[in-house]
Amino acid sequence: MAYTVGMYLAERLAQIGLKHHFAVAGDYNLVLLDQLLLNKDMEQIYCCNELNCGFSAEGYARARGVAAAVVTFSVGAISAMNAIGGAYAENLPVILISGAPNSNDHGSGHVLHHTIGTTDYGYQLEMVRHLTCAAESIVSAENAPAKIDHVIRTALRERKPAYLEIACNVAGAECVRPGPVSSLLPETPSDLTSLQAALDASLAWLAPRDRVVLLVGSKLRAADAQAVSVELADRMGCAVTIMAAAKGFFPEDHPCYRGLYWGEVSSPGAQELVESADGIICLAPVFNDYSTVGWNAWPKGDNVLLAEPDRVTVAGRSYEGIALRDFIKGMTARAPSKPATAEGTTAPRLELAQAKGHAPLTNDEMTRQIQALLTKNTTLTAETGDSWFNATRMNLPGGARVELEMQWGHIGWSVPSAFGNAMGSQDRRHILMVGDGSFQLTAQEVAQMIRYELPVIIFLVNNRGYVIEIAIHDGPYNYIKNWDYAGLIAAFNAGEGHGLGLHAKTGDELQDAIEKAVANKRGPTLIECSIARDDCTSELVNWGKRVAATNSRRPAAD
Ligand SMILES: Cc1ncc(C[n+]2csc(CCOP(=O)(O)OP(=O)(O)O)c2C)c(N)n1
Ligand SMILES: [Mg+2]
Repeated sequence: MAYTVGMYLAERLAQIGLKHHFAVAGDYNLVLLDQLLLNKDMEQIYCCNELNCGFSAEGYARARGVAAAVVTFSVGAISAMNAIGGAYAENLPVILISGAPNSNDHGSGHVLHHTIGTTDYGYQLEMVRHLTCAAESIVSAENAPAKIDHVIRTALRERKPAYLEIACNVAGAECVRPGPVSSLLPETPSDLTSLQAALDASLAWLAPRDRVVLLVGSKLRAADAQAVSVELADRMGCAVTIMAAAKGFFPEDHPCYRGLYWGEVSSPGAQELVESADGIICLAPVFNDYSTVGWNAWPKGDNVLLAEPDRVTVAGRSYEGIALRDFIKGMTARAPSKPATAEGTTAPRLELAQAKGHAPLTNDEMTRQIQALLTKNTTLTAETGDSWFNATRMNLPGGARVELEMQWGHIGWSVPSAFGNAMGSQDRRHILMVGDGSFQLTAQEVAQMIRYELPVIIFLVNNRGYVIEIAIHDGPYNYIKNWDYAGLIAAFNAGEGHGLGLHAKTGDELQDAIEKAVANKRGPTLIECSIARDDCTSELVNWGKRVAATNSRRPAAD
């Protein structure tokens, strides 16, 4: 049998560790999907729509480091681009692959279906360039291998999404075979001159400082620097705080862990620790309006050492071309012990008192019960909304993972992302916390959890509206049509699935539902938790006020 462009792509995707790719069929990608199916090392997983397909791949990349989504031209790809923007924002290498017009139609003047009705088919490639680190159009088999390899390698190196479009008549065209490749994560070597200078400057900066803290940020995972940051904490013995979007990126059972730094909505003691420190070592942070609580919690100035994925800024100089991992390893070898901030302080613990079993379910009681479900083997995906604040205030057993999408913040992201994550790490317990408003965007992807028998436990927080938006800025637009969320599951099962939909209006009902969910191994369980609309975390209210004040700043005077 002849070897083809599609087979080449499939083999490369399998070589970098993909066991699955996500797809929605359309006539521009059917031949490509046929070719991908020939590869028996990878399974094709179907999604309800292309936005969800992109987010499913995004979740898979969270679990396995890389993912692929295959869609049709324009009507599919343009929907998927939203999720690709999310993957860019969240530093996840998702390879978006779009079917494309027949190579003979490019430049022919023909008008084709699924296009905007003009005769230039380059617009999709042009659009997606802004959302990816590499983007290529394949219209001939000869240069397909080079383009495929460039896109895949760049995505892995940059930890960003990348894009390929393949003319529908080229996907099955004859092509050379790929050779072997070495590893999933090619390491970019550091500039040794720069690294050495950055280490010397950092150690000189550190020497006279006593009250030192590490602040762990959300780019740490993409920089592959989680394990080395634990070694640095072991060596220095100082307090370690995390940023909200980095929840779970540092083990909370580590003796130096001192909680979440998020300005006014920090965990108890953490704001004081960070803001009174004379040395804050920021590891791969993202300081945006949300993470700084409206620009109010942004460590800056002489007391800050900023270690980003590819550069270090300290004592008024910026050192570039440095892999964060190498910098942290260098610091671990040479840094002095700085235990002052860890001494006399303890890790904050969220201790919620058990509510009366028959009392109406509260946000705290729900959070208490979900926290009790977390094990070292759990992945908790938490959607935008009060779920952010509930997830970030929980105590995590070492090894537990939390998935958040705080930079892109697309409501509805969590349902397909949890689906993809569960597909990519089936050995873990998957828990999803999602608000009613968010769920309405992407609810149908629960049907795929049923189809593929993934036992995701979904806590659907029904607080009758966009409570986070009510906290930021209230108006009639924050109140939504109620659904029978638990009732949807029977419709998705359609008599042939093992999904379970349950209601919980009291603590006892929730307990009972959780027991059933844990026992349901052949499909998802959605537990609709009814919570009063004004029952939310104080963190959400305080953070919302600050963000609202920032959003409503008046235009600068001329
Ligand atoms: C795609 C998209 N549209 C709109 C928004 C604005 N937005 C942010 S949070 C939110 C409401 C979330 O409501 P819900 O999921 O019910 O969570 P709750 O705050 O009630 O816990 C909205 C509409 C967004 N983030 N993303
Ligand atoms: Mg809500």
